[in-house]
Amino acid sequence: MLEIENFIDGEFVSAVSQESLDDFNPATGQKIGNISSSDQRDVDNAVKAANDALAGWSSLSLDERIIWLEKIADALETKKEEIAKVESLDTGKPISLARRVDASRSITNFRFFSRFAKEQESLEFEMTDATNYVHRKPVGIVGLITPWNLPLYLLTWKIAPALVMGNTIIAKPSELTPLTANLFAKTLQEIDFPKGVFNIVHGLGPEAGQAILEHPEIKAISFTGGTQTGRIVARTAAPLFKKLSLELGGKNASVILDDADLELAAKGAAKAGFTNSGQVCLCGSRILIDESIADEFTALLIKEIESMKIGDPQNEDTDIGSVISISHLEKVESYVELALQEGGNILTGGNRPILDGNNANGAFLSPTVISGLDINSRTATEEIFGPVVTLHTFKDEAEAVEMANNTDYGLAGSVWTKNSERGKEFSKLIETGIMWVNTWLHRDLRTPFGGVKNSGVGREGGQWSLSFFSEMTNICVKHG
Ligand code: TXE
Repeated sequence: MLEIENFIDGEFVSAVSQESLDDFNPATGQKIGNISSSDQRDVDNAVKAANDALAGWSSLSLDERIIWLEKIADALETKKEEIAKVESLDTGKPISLARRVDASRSITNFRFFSRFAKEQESLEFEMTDATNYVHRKPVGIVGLITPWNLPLYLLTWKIAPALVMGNTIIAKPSELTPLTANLFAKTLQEIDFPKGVFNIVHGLGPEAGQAILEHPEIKAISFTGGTQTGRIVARTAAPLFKKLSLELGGKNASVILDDADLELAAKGAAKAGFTNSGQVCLCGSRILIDESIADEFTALLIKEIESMKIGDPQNEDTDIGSVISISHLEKVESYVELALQEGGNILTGGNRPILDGNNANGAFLSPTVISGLDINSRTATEEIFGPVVTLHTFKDEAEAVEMANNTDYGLAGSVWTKNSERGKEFSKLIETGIMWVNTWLHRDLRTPFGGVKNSGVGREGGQWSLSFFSEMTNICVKHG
């Protein structure tokens, strides 16, 4: 049984309450660990450590901090396989996906921000009689609150820019997936990373998370998670004038135009719909298809989806693992029920697969495709966050745009067409933060990442992350 303790001032410590939460492997239903259940007292202790460490860390030169980022990346590199195994165990995602996406991106996040910060040029604005120098300073102590779908990937996406800009950190990983954050803290200990610069407070959102939001000495909150929780985060942090970055949910469309390469589009839409069992905020959970190619495309899509192998996440050839928990499975299944009530037809999936041995009681759902639903139905407008996609047809581009925008969310989307220019022009009409043309989840970490409408506020990535994790002082020096 793993004991997951808080990491404060460079040491592992149990929660002041001495209480713990259970951590489960969702693919087997077995308990795998005890997690410290923290409250405001633990957050106070972490803030004290982060405060004590702030002067030392922020006074290092940028180059010195960059060297630390590279050291962290090197140390994580030696643990790449362990990260993938632990992430797969905690989330139920396939080991191959955990290796390819979670472990590798967690390392890349440090490599990217160390290189990107080094390339930044100083910002200066020349006037006829004066020069303006923009001086960047750290914000101070920052709070990072992250979800369970891509645990270390999303946490390190925030840690790396926060560290390189000279901040100290209080992190709260999801209580459902604390293992890789714990492994990360152990890694920092092994490389003698300065104590108190990075701290973890484990526990429930309304307790440990809320205490982070409310703490007056935590000056910025970077949050990724559900839209409902995002509302609480905004409501709590905004009156305290904290810097706020909110990366929330999505109900993204994959749009298949009449001139799409149908084989490519079917593979792409299946990947966009079912990667990580549909539990990525960028997943394309609504597939919009030009009616003239709908039959041919749908047959290719179903063939692609039915070829995906569902089963033990630890098997190398598994494509689809479990979802995050039995209670989340039940929520996803309730949407399949709802879809039937709303007049939908299940084209494939919709049931729990029969699996052997340890996985017999895991939180698995076969990849599910539902057609025949109104674009305004609840199934087609609410975020399900599971292996369920809905299909809808349109008669022309104008209707496709209207359908794609028919959601309270606005995070991402993809459009499939042989004409790149057409894809680009179509993309401009979509109310969203990110569009892909003939691809999905193709990321250049320099680009702005984030959503509009109920999908969030602010952008992460490249210069947007560096700006979020810094304050700027403009120094105007009169000539002569
Ligand atoms: O997320 P939560 P949950 C969506 C998805 C999912 C739903 C709920 O639809 O079904 O959100 O998932 C912490 N103060 N996404 O319940 O609750 C919490 O402990 C401070 C989309 O897991 O938003 C965790 O660390 N913190 C998403 C983090 O917030 C609080 C990814 C996210 O948890 C808090 C995951 C509070 N009052 C779910 N309450 C995406 N966009 O990637 C909770 N937390």
